[in-house]
Amino acid sequence: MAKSSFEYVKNFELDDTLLPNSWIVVRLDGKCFHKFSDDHKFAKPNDIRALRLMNYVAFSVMKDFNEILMGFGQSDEYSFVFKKQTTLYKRRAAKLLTVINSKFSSSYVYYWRKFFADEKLRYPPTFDGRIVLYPSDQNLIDYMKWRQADVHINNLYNTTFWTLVLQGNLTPNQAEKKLSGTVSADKNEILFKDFNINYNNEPEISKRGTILLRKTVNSESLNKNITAIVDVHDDMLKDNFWKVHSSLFLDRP
Ligand code: DGT
Ligand code: MG
Ligand code: MG
Ligand code: MG
Ligand code: MG
Repeated sequence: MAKSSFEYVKNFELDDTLLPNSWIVVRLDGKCFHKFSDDHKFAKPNDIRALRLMNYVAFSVMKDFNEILMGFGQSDEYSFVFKKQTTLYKRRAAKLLTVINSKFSSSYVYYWRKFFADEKLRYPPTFDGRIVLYPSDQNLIDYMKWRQADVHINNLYNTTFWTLVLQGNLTPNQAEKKLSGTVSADKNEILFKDFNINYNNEPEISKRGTILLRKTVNSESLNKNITAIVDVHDDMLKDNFWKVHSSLFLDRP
C-alpha cells in the first residue's frame, strides 16, 4: 500500500532504546501520598493494609511480567528490577515504564477493596515513575541497599515521632524539636526508656520493606517444580543476602 503523505510524522518519534547489558530498574512512587494517606485515614506511621496492598499490586505486576527479576517496596514506592538481558519491548524506555506504571496504578485501584474493606477510595491515586540503568552488579546491589537503608532511617524517625505524639502527648512541633539533631541510638533510647518499646521488635515489614523474589519450589500436589513469587523481609545491607541470592546475577549475555 502506498504511504500517505502524512507518514513522515513518524520520524519525529525518538529512539529511546535502553543501553544493552545493564540493569533496568523501574521505580514508582505515589504522588502526594502525604495527603492521600491522610485522606484515607492510613494508620501512623505504618498502615499494614496499605503496605499489603502495595505488595499485592507489585506481586500481580511481577506475575504479568516474567522479565522482572525482583521487586522492592516500602512506604508509597516500589522498585522493579528487570533481567539484565531482557529484550522486552526491545528495551524501549517509554514502553517499559508506562506499561509497568499503568498496570501498577490500575491494580492499586482494582485491589483497593480487598485490603481497605471499610475505607472508600475517594479519588484515583497517581504514581510517578522513572527508569534508572545500573551498569554493574555492585551498582544494583548498592541501589537496593540504598532503598532499604531509606526504610530504616524513615521508619525509626516516624516510629519515634508518632510515639511521642500519640503516646507522649507532644504536639507534632514539640516532637519534631525533640528529635532534631538526634542519631539512631537516641531514638532507640527514647522509645525504650520512655515508652518501653524495643525498636528491634517492630514488624519486619515496617523496618525493612518487602523484597519480592522468584523462587523454584516443589509443589507436592502437582508433583513438580514450580516458580513462585515470594515475599521476604531480609536484610539486604548484609552481604550474606547477596550470597544466598547470587543466582540473580547469572543472567549473562
Ligand atoms: P511526592 O512523592 O513527591 O509526590 O510526595 P509524597 O507526599 O508522596 O511524599 P513521599 O513519597 O516522599 O513520602 C511518602 C508519604 O506517604 C509520606 O508522607 C508518608 C505517606 N505514607 C506512606 N505509607 C504510609 C503509611 O503506611 N501510613 C501513613 N500514615 N502514611 C504513609
Ligand atoms: Mg518524593
Ligand atoms: Mg510519594
Ligand atoms: Mg515515597
Ligand atoms: Mg497499540
